[in-house]
Amino acid sequence: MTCLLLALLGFAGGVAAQLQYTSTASSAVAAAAATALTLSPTSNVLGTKFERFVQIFLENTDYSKAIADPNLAYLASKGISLTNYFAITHPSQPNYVAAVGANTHGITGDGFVRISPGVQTIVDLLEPAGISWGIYQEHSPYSGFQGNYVNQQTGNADYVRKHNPLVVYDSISSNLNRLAKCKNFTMFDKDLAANTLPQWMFITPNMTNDGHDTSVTVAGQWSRNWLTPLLANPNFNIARTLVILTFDEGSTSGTNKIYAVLLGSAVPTAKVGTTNNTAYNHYSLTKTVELNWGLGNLGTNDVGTSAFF
Ligand SMILES: *[C@@H]1O[C@H](CO)[C@@H](O)[C@H](O)[C@H]1NC(C)=O
Ligand SMILES: *[C@@H]1O[C@H](CO)[C@@H](O)[C@H](O)[C@H]1NC(C)=O
Ligand SMILES: *[C@H]1O[C@@H](CO)[C@H](O)[C@@H](O)[C@@H]1NC(C)=O
Repeated sequence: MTCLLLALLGFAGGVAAQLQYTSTASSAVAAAAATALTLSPTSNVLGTKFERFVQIFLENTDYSKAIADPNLAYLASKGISLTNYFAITHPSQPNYVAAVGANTHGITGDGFVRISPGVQTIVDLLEPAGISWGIYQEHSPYSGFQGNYVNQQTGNADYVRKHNPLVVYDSISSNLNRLAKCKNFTMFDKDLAANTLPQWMFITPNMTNDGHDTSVTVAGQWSRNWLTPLLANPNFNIARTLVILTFDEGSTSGTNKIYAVLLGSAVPTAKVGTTNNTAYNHYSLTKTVELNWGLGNLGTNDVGTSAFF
């Protein structure tokens, strides 16, 4: 049964190769959702600066435009604004891939690609250290889903594989226990309520809320509305939580400088509302985690970049 389902999923992935937004058929989704494994392991491994790391990616906006949005400016005032942060490249997919693997692995487009099983991600450093991890992708129809999914009422693009940082890596997509930690927002709400959120998280709002098919105004409103209650919730904002809210990339005509703000209880009170002009990029995401928990490195662009702390 599992093999059959996997074969079906593999086929759905192949279809996505031709058309970026080809959505997996809802019948196939319903069948697979019924048996999909979902896991929420927890841990409390002490770090030097934080015990929880949360990354949230919005879409396609230059720094100047994002910082001018009232809600994103408000959030910047609640943390440390990183004023010299650059995305890696264009378009979206290689930026997401780089955020977890410190390398674009030669990916230059948004189409269906797979990264060979021997290539490591931050997950390969977190797991041996016993640090729990999970990704939450809004409107992915079930844990470990590998296709694209449209809104079943409107047909509009909702969840897209190219904005999922991990599923592109075969080291994740060929491992059922790892796929079981690639979850959706329903599971986020459950994990939050049950106090079973992991120590390392990557969050992708859907194509409306991340601004991709809307605007920075929508992305800013979503960010403030979503984060405000969470920052007041001890199941999310545990004693030393570091949240980074950023964008995958800037507009193609700009310098690729993007908005990035550090929030959460790990931000020292004295630094709330300040800016930090150190040069950072998406490789800094892995670097920061590696230094915090003494994980070593992936031996690629994470080695030479700067950590947030
Ligand atoms: C989210 O994933 C869970 C676990 O696979 C699934 O039961 C649930 O139906 C999904 N939620 C939505 C809204 O698709
Ligand atoms: C994205 O999610 C929001 C709820 O968070 C929902 O209102 C909206 O319809 C979703 N977008 C699509 C395209 O389904
Ligand atoms: C950002 O600035 C650099 C250089 O002054 C410091 O080394 C970092 O510690 C600082 N980062 C934070 C989070 O304050």
